[in-house]
Amino acid sequence: MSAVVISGSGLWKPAEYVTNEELVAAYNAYALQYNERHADAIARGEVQEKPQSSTEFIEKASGIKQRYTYCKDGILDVQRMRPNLPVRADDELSHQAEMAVLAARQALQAAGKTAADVDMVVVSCAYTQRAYPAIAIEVQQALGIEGFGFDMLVACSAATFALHRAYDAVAAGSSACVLVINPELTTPQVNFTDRDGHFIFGDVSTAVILERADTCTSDHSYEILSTQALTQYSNNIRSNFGYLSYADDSDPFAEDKLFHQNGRKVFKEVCPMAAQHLTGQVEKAGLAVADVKRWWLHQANINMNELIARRLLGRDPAPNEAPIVLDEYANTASAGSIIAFNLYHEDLEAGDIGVICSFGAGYSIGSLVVRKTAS
Ligand code: CO8
Repeated sequence: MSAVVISGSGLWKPAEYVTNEELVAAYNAYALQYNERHADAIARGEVQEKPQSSTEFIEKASGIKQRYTYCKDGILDVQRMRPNLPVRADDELSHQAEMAVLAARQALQAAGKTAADVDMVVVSCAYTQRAYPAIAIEVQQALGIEGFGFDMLVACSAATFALHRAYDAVAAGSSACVLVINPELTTPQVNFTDRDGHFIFGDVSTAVILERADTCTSDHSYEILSTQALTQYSNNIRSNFGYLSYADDSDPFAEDKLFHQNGRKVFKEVCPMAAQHLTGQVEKAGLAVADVKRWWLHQANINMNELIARRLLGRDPAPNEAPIVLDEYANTASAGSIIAFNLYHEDLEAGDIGVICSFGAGYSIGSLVVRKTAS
């Protein structure tokens, strides 16, 4: 069996972004208006007053300074507090497919591949904008790829879990070259009227090409040494959005249908799980933590990443040993570790070991140990 390599990646970010200052100003104005509108009910104890948000809290608690937005229009509008996305006709490229295609083209170019080389397309992310036809099949057609495509939803672990499936397909010989794309259009699921969560997410799209080592011509490729996944059921990160709302007469846009979480619990429970998983994963590959040159970790929260890195290494990570992209990108669901990989891999030398790892809703953790190959 030929080795399986990651031979290219792509990162597309929207032109528009929202700073913490803009976000907090809009939320605080909304909260004041809401409290005025509900003053009597708040006084009677029937409605909870909306507290003010703060840029200082957001940056300290999360490391986030801004987030890219596929559609900024509407998010800062106190009368709307959600993106104002235009509907596209069925015969137009959908929003999410457009994001996917833009990242996919970059990944193909980085890998030195064309659409004709790819035989499997996986679109994997936290949400797809519709149930069917699959976004992956739409992307397949837009790029002119033969073969097959399908969608996967695994929240923040969607990218790593899809890379696992791609690795399995190439290793088994059922596919020769796989395109994995993560068009994370998260902002339509953010409750911008909730101060606990209004700052967390941003939109971005990432893509990765996997192929057999013997077909790879890329200058920067990474042999996949091992893959490992873990899931453990938890209600601490949840979105109840789904097609049953039509039948159960619930409000399809109610707060529980949007992203919500018990962030404190997530922090406490996921950090030790992730550190333990990563140590085991590296050992499974016959290596020690000290052998790993770069950790491309999921990007949910800077304090989480620093704690996991310290638990793993027994010290603070050196600059760029576990790169952080949260300040610019915020939490981009499954794309976070792939953004870190895309931006921080070319300086590695042949033989250097790296680990890509996601953790998030489910709970789910997915990781890949990779070794840079000689070009
Ligand atoms: N401004 C000011 N104060 C605030 C704000 C704010 N914006 N938000 C909360 N506070 C207050 C709280 O109300 C609380 O006040 P009090 O002490 O009076 O109760 C105080 O600040 C401290 O709050 P927390 O304890 O909640 O603060 P933390 O330090 O824990 O930080 C975080 C909150 C940042 C949420 C942190 O807990 C965290 O990051 N946890 C990990 C969460 C995580 O990683 N979740 C993963 C989610 S992503 C995922 O899995 C994929 C989902 C799919 C994508 C969805 C797309 C939409």
